[in-house]
Amino acid sequence: METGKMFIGGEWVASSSGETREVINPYDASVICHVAEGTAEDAEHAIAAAKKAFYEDGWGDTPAYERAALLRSFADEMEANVEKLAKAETLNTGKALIESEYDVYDSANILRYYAGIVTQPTGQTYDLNDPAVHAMTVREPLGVCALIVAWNFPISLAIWKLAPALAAGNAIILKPSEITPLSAILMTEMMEKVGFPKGVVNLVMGAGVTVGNALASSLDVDKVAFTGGIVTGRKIMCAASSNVKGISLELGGKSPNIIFADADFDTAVDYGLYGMFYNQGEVCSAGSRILVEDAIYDRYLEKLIEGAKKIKIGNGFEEGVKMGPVISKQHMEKVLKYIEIGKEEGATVALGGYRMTEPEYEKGYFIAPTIFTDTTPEMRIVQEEIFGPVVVIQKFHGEEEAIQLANNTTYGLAAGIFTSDNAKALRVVKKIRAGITWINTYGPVYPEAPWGGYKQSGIGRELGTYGLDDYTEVKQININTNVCPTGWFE
Ligand code: TXE
Repeated sequence: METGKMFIGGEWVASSSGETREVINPYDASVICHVAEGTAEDAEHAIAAAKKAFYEDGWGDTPAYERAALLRSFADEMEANVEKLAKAETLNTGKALIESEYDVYDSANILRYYAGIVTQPTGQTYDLNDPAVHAMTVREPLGVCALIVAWNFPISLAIWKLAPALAAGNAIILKPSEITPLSAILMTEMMEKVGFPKGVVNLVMGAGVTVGNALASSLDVDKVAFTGGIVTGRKIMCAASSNVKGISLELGGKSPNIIFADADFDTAVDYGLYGMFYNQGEVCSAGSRILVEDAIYDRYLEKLIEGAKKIKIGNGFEEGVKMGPVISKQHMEKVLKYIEIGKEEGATVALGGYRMTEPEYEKGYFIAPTIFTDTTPEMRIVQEEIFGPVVVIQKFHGEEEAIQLANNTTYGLAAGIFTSDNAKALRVVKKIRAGITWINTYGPVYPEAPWGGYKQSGIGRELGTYGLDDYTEVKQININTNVCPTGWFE
């Protein structure tokens, strides 16, 4: 792996400052390797390379079939190297290896999905009130797209962006999180190998305030696509105003998982755990507020605690482990602080609530699965994204209160509803202000279906045809078949 270098204009290059950054394994805080720490100047070089590839070297005019073929080859390459990629991902994030493997296969499917739809019919034609004019629309790539991603799913988040961006014919600059660059380096090597032309794919690593900001504020970048936190999302929105570039923002949430008394009980408990503790709770759509109907509250809580106690926590490489450490020391401190805030606010810690310090965990950033009860809607632990293995339980009585509590945050990414009454499920789902809803399931992601949030969970949609649309401009073409002067000024 070219760990000391970035990929700009088809060449592997060191940072212009010569600096590198340590990459840390969150399982034991050991240093895995050093990677190039890019600068704003490096970002400018990458932007220039992407611009050249798109405007001068013809990538913008490449036939869709050629782009699709490259995406398919890249998908094959990812699958052929699943072990290598998944191991790098688990080493860098601490997540269970089985999750990393799943992310690789899922990403290959997304690449193939976009390879498929990009050659499908597109555009519209119009029956105008002027029959002499033939009007139609075509979709065209935006140009240069900056893709800035977070650390919780480094492979998937990059692919969700670069697959539609490249399928649509854009040139890209990928900026992984500075703390999780390893899988991005491997994927870039694969894209180089399968033959994306020089400058079409660029990789710049480094801090958000330097590299990220340079990309978001550049006058030569046509779109910035971002997954990360709300605070950074706001900064990117401001920076993007420099040239009124396109933006898409995926900013996480505080998603409700609503359990009605008539739900299939065991399924609802299982998805309560899965929706919350998958990937240590570092999931934008985590069901981090479980709303339980009063009639089953005590029994549900008891089973949830019982289930959470059974989660096998440890080294992501160990067979059977389903929960690893949180991503970094800094993030662990943030999550632990929220646990303290919850206690100070008067909520009850029904389970966990501490850093795990037994010998197996002492070097890493492990937090015990934590369940808060006796919460009130205005508490910060109920309103704010904690992004770790910490769930809050809210009790409700009846449909109306469930809806009211579910909608009572500034976020609106996802929601789950568990009930055996289909009519009720649909009534409730229609009142929920969230972009992704699941009935009697929680968490699955489908390449075909749009992903994104209402309210402060973000702007735009990823995946599906909506995801492709977000990387294109729409051009109106009008053809006059009655070629003659207007005579207006005569
Ligand atoms: O992410 P940041 P952080 C939430 C979660 C977490 C919080 C903060 O609640 O606790 O965000 O996480 C780049 N201009 N999510 O601080 O800052 C940065 O380098 C341009 C939810 O670790 O959002 C990285 O590549 N770019 C989320 C990327 O932004 C900037 C997933 C994400 O980092 C920048 C992760 C700037 N000024 C965290 N500053 C989700 N939606 O799932 C930083 N970056």
